[in-house]
Amino acid sequence: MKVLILGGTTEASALARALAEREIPALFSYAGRVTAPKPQPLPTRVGGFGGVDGLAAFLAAERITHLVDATHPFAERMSRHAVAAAERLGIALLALTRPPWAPQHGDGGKPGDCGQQGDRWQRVDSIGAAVSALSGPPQRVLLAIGRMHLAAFAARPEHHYVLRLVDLPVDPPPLPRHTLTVDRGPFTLEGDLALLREHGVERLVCKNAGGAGAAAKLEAARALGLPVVMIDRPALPPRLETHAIDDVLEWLGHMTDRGV
Ligand code: 3Y8
Ligand code: NAP
Repeated sequence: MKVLILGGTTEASALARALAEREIPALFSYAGRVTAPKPQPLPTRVGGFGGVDGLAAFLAAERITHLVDATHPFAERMSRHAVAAAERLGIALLALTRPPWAPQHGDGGKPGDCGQQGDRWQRVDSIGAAVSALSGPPQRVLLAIGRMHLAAFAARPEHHYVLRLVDLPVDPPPLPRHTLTVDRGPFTLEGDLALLREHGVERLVCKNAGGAGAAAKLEAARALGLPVVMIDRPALPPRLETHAIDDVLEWLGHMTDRGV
């Protein structure tokens, strides 16, 4: 057996730890999107494969028997390539992902009471739709969507954008009014409450990433009664999926020690 983990998420890192602890032969893969990706306890490669053909050639050359797609729900191209390459080579594929976030309904508390009121989400189906949703008077908007899609918001230059990026960008973002913060998650409620308060954020834009690593901003928005523009996930091709590390280990034929 030899496993390839397509990584870049909290779940991928947790799985890498589990495989390393069990000395299951495995490789870890990053796209190379950030300057210093988190070190992993597995041999790690960084960079694209070169499309489906490149991925298939890599899987064959490395004699991978099990492919785990533990990329982010918005890493649509990688996930599509994983399905195509696994099918072409007849290699087992399992996606380790996380359920989407769902809006929480309030318990009737007064607005402004911490955590007393429900979420104020406006769901949209794309980055473009999120830009359109920002019509109306100028606001201070937290764009917690990373670096790759910032340019789309130049269509709404009237807002002041608070940006949170993993790395300092080489060129300044094409947004005339913005405040840039550099930070990588997983984030905390305390930290995200402080961020929203410090920058006077009036609205959030984020992707429905799911998981715990980026959920703090939603809890903070709920506590402060702020509206959220929530970008739904892209559709992915059908594939075997799980949300649990134990399921991956069982799929690999390594029963977990079911301690009490
Ligand atoms: C390079 C590798 C771990 C994984 C940690 C998770 C949690 C923290 C929250 C916000 C949202 C955002 C962004 C985010 C989170 C985790 C996870 C997650 C969101 C690293 C990492 C890589 C990336 C790539 C990066 C993207 C960007 C997206 C920032 C490592 C830190 C916004 C997604 O500058 C860039 O080009 C950044 C690109 C893709 C989305 C974008 O469009 O900009 N992730 N993030 C991976 C690679 O090279 O293959 O160093 O850990 C991983 C993590 N980022 O093991 O603890 O599991 O999701 N990542 C989003 O959710 O919208 C931040 O600010 O509130
Ligand atoms: P994407 O748009 O689906 O993929 C674009 C290209 O990047 C892929 O075709 C592939 O290049 C390469 N790639 C992506 N993930 C890779 C991996 N793990 N290992 C090797 N190559 C990879 O992906 P993305 O949205 O840019 O995400 C890139 C990385 O950041 C992934 O690891 C993902 O898990 C992580 N991430 C993304 C987000 C997000 O919001 N998109 C959030 C958190 C973490 P080739 O075609 O050349 O093979």
